[in-house]
Amino acid sequence: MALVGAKGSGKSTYIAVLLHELMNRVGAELDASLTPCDDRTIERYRQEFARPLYGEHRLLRATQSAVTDLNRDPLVYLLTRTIRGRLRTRAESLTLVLFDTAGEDLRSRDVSELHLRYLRAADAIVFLVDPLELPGARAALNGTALARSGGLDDDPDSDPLNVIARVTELLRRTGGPLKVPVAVALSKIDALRPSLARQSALHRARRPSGALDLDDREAVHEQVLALLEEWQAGMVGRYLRQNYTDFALFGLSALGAVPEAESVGAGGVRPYRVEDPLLWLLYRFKMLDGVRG
Ligand SMILES: Nc1nc2c(ncn2[C@@H]2O[C@H](COP(=O)(O)OP(=O)(O)OP(=O)(O)O)[C@@H](O)[C@H]2O)c(=O)[nH]1
Ligand SMILES: [Mg+2]
Repeated sequence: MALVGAKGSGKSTYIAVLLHELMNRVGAELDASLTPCDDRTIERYRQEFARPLYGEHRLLRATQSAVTDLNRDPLVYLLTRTIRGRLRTRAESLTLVLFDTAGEDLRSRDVSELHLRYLRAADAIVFLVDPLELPGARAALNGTALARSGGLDDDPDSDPLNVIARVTELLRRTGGPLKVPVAVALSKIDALRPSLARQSALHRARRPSGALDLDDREAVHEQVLALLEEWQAGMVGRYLRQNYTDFALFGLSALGAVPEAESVGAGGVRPYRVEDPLLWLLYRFKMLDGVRG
């Protein structure tokens, strides 16, 4: 699973929180275990992700460019689910290889060979889009969220559509839409929730059922499409439809609230729907059932 997003879009925070959720709440819901595949993964997760965010309640530092930091191995885990069928119970595993790119490494036209190899090998791609960097979404922000938005305004390379388009062109080898499943998630949705209609799918929590709720999935997808349209970013949806046979839209928040200065908000880390893209992918890979109603 490759994770792609502009600088500051929330990739590292997302990885930290997603893994934490898989080890705890979501892992229990799915009857799944998450085992690190090597010692470096254990060490890196602890040092660079878990300790600052959960231990010290500090925001993560910007990821170092692969140009200066050569020890940027991906985190590798085996996610194993026990699947109870009518006739027999079986275990299915998925290797989760999470490569935390530095936002700036995806900007240059000559994305390093390493990134390219990793992107091409991925069975799924997750794009994180920071809605606070979409000019059309600013009207919906207030207070701290507004103050934290627009940091990259002068930088066309951080435009979410540019990032998605650049990676898409790198992946394309022949004409026609790409077949790799793509999840596109609006990160930091916490900052926008006050302005979303109360009946919005992005106001309710996902019901933990150990399956993918297909009605909920469609409702969130449609809601995100509508939001992009409302923020004059409808082109993102149209671009994805033209270039990928299989894409899904998400809204999530790793932290659950707008952070204060350099630290996690007073309520701690309260993730919202961080697992949704992974649940959809597990469903796509036939490791999770889909249910209606
Ligand atoms: N409101 C809100 N802000 C968030 C959330 N997650 C991250 N942020 C903010 O976004 C900043 C950047 O997050 P990172 O996870 O470091 O972003 P990144 O994509 O890894 O950035 P680079 O490593 O520089 O490419 C954080 O310092 C927070 O201020 C979230 O769930 N909600
Ligand atoms: Mg980072």
